[in-house]
Amino acid sequence: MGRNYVVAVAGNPNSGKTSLFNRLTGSNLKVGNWPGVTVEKKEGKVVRGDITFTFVDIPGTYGISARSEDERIAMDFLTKDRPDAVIVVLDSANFNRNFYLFTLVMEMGLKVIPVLNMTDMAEKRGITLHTDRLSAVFGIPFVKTIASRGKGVSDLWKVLEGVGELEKPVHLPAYPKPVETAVETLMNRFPKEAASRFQALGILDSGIVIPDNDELRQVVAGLQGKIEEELAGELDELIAEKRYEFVYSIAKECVERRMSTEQKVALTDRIDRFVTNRYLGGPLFLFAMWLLFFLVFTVGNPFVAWINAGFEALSFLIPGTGLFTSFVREGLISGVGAVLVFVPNIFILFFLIAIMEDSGYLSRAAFVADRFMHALGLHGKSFIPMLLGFGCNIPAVMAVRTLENEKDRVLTALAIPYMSCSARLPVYLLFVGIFFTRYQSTVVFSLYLLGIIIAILVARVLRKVFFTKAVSPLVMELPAYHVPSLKTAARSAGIRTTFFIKKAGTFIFGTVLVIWILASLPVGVQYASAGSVIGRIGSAVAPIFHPAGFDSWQAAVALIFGFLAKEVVVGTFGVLYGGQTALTSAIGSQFSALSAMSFMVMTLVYIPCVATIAVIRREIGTKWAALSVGISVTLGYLLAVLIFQVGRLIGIG
Ligand code: BGO
Repeated sequence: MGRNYVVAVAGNPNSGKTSLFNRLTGSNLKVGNWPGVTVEKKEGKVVRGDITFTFVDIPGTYGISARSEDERIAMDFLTKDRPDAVIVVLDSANFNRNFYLFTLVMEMGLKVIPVLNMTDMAEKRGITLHTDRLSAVFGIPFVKTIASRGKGVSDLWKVLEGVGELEKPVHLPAYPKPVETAVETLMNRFPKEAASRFQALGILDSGIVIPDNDELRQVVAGLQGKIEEELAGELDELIAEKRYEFVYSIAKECVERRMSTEQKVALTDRIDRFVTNRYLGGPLFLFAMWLLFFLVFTVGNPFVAWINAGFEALSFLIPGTGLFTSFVREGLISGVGAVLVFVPNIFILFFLIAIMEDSGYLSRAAFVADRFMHALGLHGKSFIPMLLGFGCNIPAVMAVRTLENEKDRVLTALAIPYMSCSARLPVYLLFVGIFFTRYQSTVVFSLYLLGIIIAILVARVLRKVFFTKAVSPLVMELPAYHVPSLKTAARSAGIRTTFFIKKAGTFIFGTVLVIWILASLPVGVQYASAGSVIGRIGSAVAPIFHPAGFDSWQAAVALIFGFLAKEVVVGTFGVLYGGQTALTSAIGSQFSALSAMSFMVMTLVYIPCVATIAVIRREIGTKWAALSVGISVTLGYLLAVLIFQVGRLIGIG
């Protein structure tokens, strides 16, 4: 025995309903009018195996109520004729608006076959609908189609052929208690008029004209009065609102919106018009850098204060005067602790650099820099390894391998050591925290900027001396911007910070230990006094730095050991002066704001660390590595002297 199913095809106008209807019915069409009106009614019969399907095209509508003719036709057919199933054609690119109609049909208590049409358009707009999630939520299959091309129609047929066994959707909007109670009352007492939740709700909110039934009218009036008493506002608005909330909650769970490639490119172009603008690009880059340091301080400093307090407390916990106590207190806590307190700032710096890199901004910075660099005879591409140098000079020097020609590689490798790596940061942080409390971020920002300027000038001069050929212009493909992943940035910052901590715990610790031993010898000498071995070494070198404004033997020792790694500069002060409070007051009395500045510039400019020099040697050769050391030490010293002397001349010192 053959089976007959009447299947209505409903959907919003322009959802592709006609296209799908035509795909299903082919040429088996019967065109007439809906009863009593001149609105066209299309029907198509299709026989598949032993099943005869009668597809009925319902007028395209956004809602279903008695308020417009098309909607009334749709409502009458669906609620009175009650087809065996309803295909609801949904425009996937406009999910929310289309899903509202789907919700109404579900509330009619009919079998529903949702068809997600226009999936090609949705994809282009970066919208993905997760059919698996939708199916799981509603307990019914969802079919994806591109009706205009007939794609997915065979999948739809598979669902249609099983329509007899198809379940009704299990998930429907919920309403406030008084409304639910009223719906239940109507459906129980008037099963003919209120045959579904949709009809009961329609009768309550006047979306459906109340049928000719006095008893029903009275009951409805009573229920409406009760609802009005308990809930504020118009009932039809409240019901519509709940339906939309339902749609939004589904969309939130099952619809993913990404920016499409076209949108991304358009947005990227728009942003780039500002970011790489000839006049705005430079200032914007400087502002971004300033903001970076502003955040490094404002977010990081409270944490630094906590860690500081922790180390101080730890120091107090270790009583006594023995050798071991001295080692733990002066060497370990004061020395290594002086470096470790800045971990929060370092983490934030790495995190923000990762964000800038991930968002695509760092490549713009190189692009903007190219114009400027080009004027100086350098390649803009060199700027990327240089910016990497902000993190650590070692991988930055390694990155010069990506540059095509020998000249760019050499010049960039020689420029990188002037970029302020994270190891210099603790030195700046220590000094600005004492002498420039009100302008911390501006001073540190200026030092970073000074580093860039020196790097470029050094490369410029070296190019003049060693290389004369013209530079090729920068041809760079700028990646599209994208929202940076906080997780990735945090992970990258975490890895780099861990490296910093490990270095403090191993290499820096080792160096600090040597300094502590030298400060404790010869036996019987007062710890860290001028008479100790380290005191004598420092005192011998210190006069050299007199013209630069810092001639304490401790500063000389810090700079000597700073050759090994820049964190050691702070570590040395920590070991020699003691815990944070003693350290702060000693630095405060031995330096002035001006000599602090010349000391920071010296620290910035003279060689970053032995490891960087070793990598320079490996990448570009011994001759260049030796030149790098020579230039940086001389330049650092001369600049420090210049700053101090000029400062004194103009009366700052
Ligand atoms: C024109 N994807 C795409 N990209 N387009 C579709 C899809 C799909 O999945 N499905 C349908 N369309 P109707 P209603 C048209 O007619 O079925 C297109 O109102 C044009 N016509 O081809 O009419 C479909 O019945 C000239 O497009 O929708 C149609 O629900 C240029 O969506 C339109 C471009 O489909 C509406 C398109 C002369």
